[in-house]
Amino acid sequence: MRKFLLAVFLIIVIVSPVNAQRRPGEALFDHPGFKESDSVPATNKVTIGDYLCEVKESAGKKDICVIFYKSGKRIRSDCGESNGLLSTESMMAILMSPPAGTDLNGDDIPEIIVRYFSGGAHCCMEYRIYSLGKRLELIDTLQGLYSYFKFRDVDGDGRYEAIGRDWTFGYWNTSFAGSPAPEIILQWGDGRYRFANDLMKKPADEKKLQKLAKEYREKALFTDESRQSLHWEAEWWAVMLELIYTGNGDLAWKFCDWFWPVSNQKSVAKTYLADKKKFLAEFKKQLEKSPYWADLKKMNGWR
Ligand SMILES: [Ca+2]
Ligand SMILES: [Ca+2]
Repeated sequence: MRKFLLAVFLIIVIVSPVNAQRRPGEALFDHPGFKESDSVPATNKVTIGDYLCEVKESAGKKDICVIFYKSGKRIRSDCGESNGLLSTESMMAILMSPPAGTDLNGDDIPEIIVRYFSGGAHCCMEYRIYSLGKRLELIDTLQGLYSYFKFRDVDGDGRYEAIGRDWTFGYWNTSFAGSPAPEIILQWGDGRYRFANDLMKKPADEKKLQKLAKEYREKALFTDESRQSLHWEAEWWAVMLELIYTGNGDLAWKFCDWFWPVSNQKSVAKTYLADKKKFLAEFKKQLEKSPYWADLKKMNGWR
């Protein structure tokens, strides 16, 4: 019965109606940046067993620090540069969702997550995870970059996954708002958060993709009047990225073949083909810059 309920839960989570109605790739643009509404409840002070953890600005307001006390004795402080323009909570905070002190990784030791925002136009969001056992230990640091991480138990095994986005294609050939940022799910294993292949894989709908490719091919834009040089659209690589980040990487290359414009004119056809080669080479070069490149290769069965 429990297994059945878990299966139903997973189906609801993975195949939510919102996602079902979306066009392929669309969800990747749905990144809120640092909107406050997307943030989770947080605090600047919490007591967990013998520990007191407190976020404070340093006397000169140059730094913002998380300070740890154990049985009343100050034992550690980790600081980041303070950005005078932001509130203390926007810069550094102890997450309360899940509640501070939750055992995130299933080792029966409570953890806290400290979120630090370095300031700047969009960048950078960092998450430090501390284990509050006999010893205080910084067990992992996650880079959210331009967006938040959320911590949820996606598969119901009692351990919390970290859900964020990969910003490798941020600003690549487009604006920040127009940049697709694929969702990533990280799962605790062997002492740190790692890429969760099994939780990220999703089936792809080839028919839907073919239909979309036809649409893209028909509305392709050109950068000049001779209609020989194509305008690269972020929608294209959003779909390709969605396929790659759900374990359908080979279909991403097929999709590119399907949508890339063709011409009956021999010389134009040749130019389009050269353009496609250039696009794919640059796309792959960028993809290889992902901090998860090794994981992506593995998930997609690439060598
Ligand atoms: Ca733990
Ligand atoms: Ca889990």
